[in-house]
Amino acid sequence: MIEINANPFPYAFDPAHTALVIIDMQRDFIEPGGFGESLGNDVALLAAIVPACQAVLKAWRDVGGLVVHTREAHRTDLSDCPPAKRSRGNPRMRIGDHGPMGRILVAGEPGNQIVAELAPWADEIVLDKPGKGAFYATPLHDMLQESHVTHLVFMGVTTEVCVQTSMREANDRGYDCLLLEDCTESYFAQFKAAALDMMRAQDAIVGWTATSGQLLAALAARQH
Ligand code: TIU
Repeated sequence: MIEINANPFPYAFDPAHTALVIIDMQRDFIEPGGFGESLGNDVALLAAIVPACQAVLKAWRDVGGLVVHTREAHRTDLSDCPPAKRSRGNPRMRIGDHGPMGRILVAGEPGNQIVAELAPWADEIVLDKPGKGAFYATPLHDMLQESHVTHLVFMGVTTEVCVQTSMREANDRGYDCLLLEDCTESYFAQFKAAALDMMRAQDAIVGWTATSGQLLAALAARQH
């Protein structure tokens, strides 16, 4: 077992029963010309966490842990995109429209690819999800159960949308969840801060948070 002095109290996990879940680190949210920018957001904020995510991914691969990458992605015919999602608000471009990185939020398009620095390895799970949560309309829970996973370490974007939704879905399914504070980001600083507070309030009602440095130090100590 590894124990991290997490917030609001220590988080203990066995890497053999823990998956690293990387939420939606795709070009659509992190580079100009994708879904995030179409909603009016400054995407540069999100790109800043890539190096920290990269360091954790490397260390996790070194210990042989299970890795899950998710992408918010719709089928080319948009049959899995509810009209309410596509028609919401007044974005510059809608899901399925043609943008500089291909069709917005559509599977297989250049914008839908995970950023090069975090590119999945062939043996890692890559999961396309039509919703904000990673468990809605996906086989993720069954996959994790088959691998005897009980704990999830989360990274990715955005904190209060797809990360928080996924972590809440995971918590309700019985997983103990840790979110790495410096490996997640929002387009809105106050929403990130509030989401972290909400998740760990009331004795970790949704889960724990810690820094990537804490996780890296714990993993390194285990190897010696
Ligand atoms: N808009 C926003 O903050 N996020 C999303 O639409 N999707 C994810 O968080 N992945």
